[in-house]
Amino acid sequence: MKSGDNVRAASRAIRALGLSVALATLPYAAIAAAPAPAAPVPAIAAPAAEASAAPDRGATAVQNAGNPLNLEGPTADVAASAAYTPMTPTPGVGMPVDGGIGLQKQFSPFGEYGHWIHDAVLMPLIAIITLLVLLLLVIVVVRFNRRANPIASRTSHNTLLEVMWTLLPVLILVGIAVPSIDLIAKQYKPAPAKALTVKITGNQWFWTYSYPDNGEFEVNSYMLNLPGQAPINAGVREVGSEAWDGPAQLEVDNRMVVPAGEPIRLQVTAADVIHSVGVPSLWFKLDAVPGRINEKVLFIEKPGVYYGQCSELCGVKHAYMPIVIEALPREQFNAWVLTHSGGAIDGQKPANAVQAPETATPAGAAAPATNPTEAVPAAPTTASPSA
Ligand SMILES: [Cu+2]
Repeated sequence: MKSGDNVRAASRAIRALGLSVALATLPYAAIAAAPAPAAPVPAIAAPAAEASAAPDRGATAVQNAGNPLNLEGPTADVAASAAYTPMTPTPGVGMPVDGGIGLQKQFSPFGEYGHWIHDAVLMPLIAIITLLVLLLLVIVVVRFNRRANPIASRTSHNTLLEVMWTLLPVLILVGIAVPSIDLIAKQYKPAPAKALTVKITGNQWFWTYSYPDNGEFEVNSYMLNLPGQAPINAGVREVGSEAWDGPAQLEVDNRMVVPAGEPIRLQVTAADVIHSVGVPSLWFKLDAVPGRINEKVLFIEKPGVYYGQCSELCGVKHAYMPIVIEALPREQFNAWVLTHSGGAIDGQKPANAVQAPETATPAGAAAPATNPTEAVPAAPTTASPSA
């Protein structure tokens, strides 16, 4: 008798295991079946692929040769195309909307992937689990109340149920972990070597954007003051005083301008206390920690203005240090760079720039390089070309 019970219990456990596996693999089936990921998932590879092709400094230089923005000297077109005007944001795009409860529309491959995980994996699982628990509660209330079921069962073990309620949650968690860890791993892959670097420094209470690849100029970014209210940042204009101003408490005097459609190496640090850079529509939030650099690749798919805020309590004006990223086509970004004194495209100096200090190298130091054969022995493999 006893052994018969055991055999039945074991076979029920095996069936339960099969059922659990089938249920828990649902997310994978969804991943395989859903049409959405087909676009975002391979798109993740885009930054790396474009990295090797697009931002090639040499190629850019060649492009610039035929470009009026190039250092060939000004032409009639230069003034027209080089005149940079801040972009007017599209209402509701790259910014929060009134009454919005979902995630903001995404403008980066990682953002689309993350948004897909939220919509196609997490929300269905949450809905199924919630409905299942609700169903079980209703069954218990209806079938096992004192009137309907006066003599309670005294069962204390049920192998089938115990196997199921242990295995099923484990498999659900594994199902969620697979795309999540995949996204995390991709997000923190180092930027390609040729990516444009932008350094973001958090200060109490404004941001500084540095462009080491573009002549090392820096831009300080302060929130615009609110009309009719005491100024938050002395000397800064009021929001709405220019045609391109975005929402109050999100718009700034100087935006962080970057090129769209190419990988950007963001390096984030802080000068005083811990801040955090976060832009919801670009799917990133990185702590800005004094004495330390946090890095990630940012790839913005299309030109636009994207708003975010400091996401770490950093003092009394924490709420007044928004982040505004303006992504522009490459030529317009170059034009913006050249509006800054010392601004340079891909390490080259503009034609009207003062010659860099490298010409001031002492004659003695420069002399060995004038003889190429002298320089060769430095490489160990060719250490004795003359011997
Ligand atoms: Cu802050």
